[in-house]
Amino acid sequence: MKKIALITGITGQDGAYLAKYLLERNWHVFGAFRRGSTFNTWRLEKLGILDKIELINLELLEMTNIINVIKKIKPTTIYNLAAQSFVGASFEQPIFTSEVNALGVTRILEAIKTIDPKIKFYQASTSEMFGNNTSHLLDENTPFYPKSPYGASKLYAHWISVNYRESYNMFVCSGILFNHESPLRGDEFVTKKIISGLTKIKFKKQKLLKLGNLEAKRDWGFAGDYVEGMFKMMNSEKPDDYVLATGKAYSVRDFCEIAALNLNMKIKWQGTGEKTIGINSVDGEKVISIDKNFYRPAEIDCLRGDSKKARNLLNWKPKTDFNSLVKLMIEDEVKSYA
Ligand code: NAP
Ligand code: G4F
Repeated sequence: MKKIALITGITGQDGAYLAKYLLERNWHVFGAFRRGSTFNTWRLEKLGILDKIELINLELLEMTNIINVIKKIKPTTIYNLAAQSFVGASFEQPIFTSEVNALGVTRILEAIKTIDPKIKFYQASTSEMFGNNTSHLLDENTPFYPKSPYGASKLYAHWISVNYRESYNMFVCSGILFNHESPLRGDEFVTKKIISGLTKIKFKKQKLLKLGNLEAKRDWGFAGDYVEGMFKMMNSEKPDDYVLATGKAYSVRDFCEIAALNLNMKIKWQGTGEKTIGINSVDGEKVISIDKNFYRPAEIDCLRGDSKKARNLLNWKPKTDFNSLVKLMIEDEVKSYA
C-alpha cells in the first residue's frame, strides 16, 4: 500500500521540491494550499508534477479546516512547510506571522494528537532561531536568541513540536534548516532578487539593482539537497531535531560578485555603508546601489551551521556548493531571455 504524505505549503519552494522527491519514491502526495484569488502553480508546473499531486485547501489559521483535511486524507506523514517565511515582512506583520508560524503548528499538532497520534510530523524550523550568535558554527546544542518576529514565531513552533514529541510520544522532527535557494526561490529573497536583477540588467531590461545590507553572511545551500534531509529525518528510527547546513557562509556582497561573474560582468565596489555602489567594470555602468528600505530593524550578521549530526546519523550531506548554486540559478534565469 502506498504511503500517504500531506505537504502544507505545496505552492512554495520546498513544497515543490519535496513533492517531487516523494513522488519519485512512490509516495501518494497531497499538497495543501491556502485559498486565494489565484492559485500559484508555477513551481509545480516547472517541475512537471502538477498533475501528479492531489491538491487540497488548507489554511493554518483554521482549526476545523485542518481537522477535516487530516480526517479526510488519513496521511501517514505530514510535512509542515507552510509559513509566512519572509523575515523582512515579519517586522511589518508580526501578529499574522505568529498566528500562522507559531499557533498554526499547535493547531496541526492538536489535530494529530486527537485524530491519530501515530501520524508523523515534520516541522520546518530555521537557523533564524539562533539570531546573532556569530562566534562559532551553530548546531542543535547552540542556544537560541531570535532577532525577528519570524525567528521568534519559529522558535515557539520548534519548542511546541519538541513538547508534543516528549509529552505524547509522537513522532515529531524539527529540521533546523539554514538558507536554501534554487530557481524556485520567491522573488523577494535576496539570492533570487540578485540573480533576477543582474540578469535583467545584463539583458538591458533594468538599469539598477537596489539592495539592503551587503555585509550579512548566510550559509546558502540548494533546496533540492535539503528536502532529501527532511525525508531522511522522517524515515529514521527515532524522531529528533537536526541542523541542515553547508558549513560555509558568504556575504550578500560575495553573492553579487559571483552572480555577476556568471553573467560576464565584474562588480567593482565604491563607497561605504549606504553610499556603496557597484559598478560593472566591463562597461562602467552603475548597476547596484543601497536602499535603506531594505535594511531590517534588527539584523543577523552571520549564520553558519554545523550539520555533523545529520551527516553522521542520517548520512546526509549537501551535494551543491555555493558556486554551483549561483551558477545553476543564473543558468535557469538566463533561459527566459534566450
Ligand atoms: P515559501 O516558498 O515562502 O513557501 C511558504 C508556503 O506557505 C507557500 O506555499 C504559502 O502559500 C504557504 N502559506 C503561507 N501562509 C499560509 C497559511 N496561512 N496557510 C496555509 N499555507 C500558507 O517558503 P520555503 O522557502 O518553501 O520554506 C518552506 C518552509 O521552510 C517555511 O516554513 C520556511 O519558514 C521554512 N524555512 C525555509 C528556509 C529557506 O531558506 N528556504 C530555511 C529554513 C526554514 P502561498 O503560495 O499562498 O503564499
Ligand atoms: O534572502 P533573505 O530575505 O533571507 P533570510 O532573512 O536569511 O531568511 C531566509 O532564510 C531563513 C533561514 O535562515 C529562513 F528561515 C527564512 O524563511 C528565509 O528563507 O535575506 C538574507 C540576508 C539578510 O541579512 C538581509 O538583510 O540578505 C540581506 N539583504 C540585503 N539586501 C536583503 C536585501 N534581503 C532581502 N530579502 N532583500 C534585499 O534587498
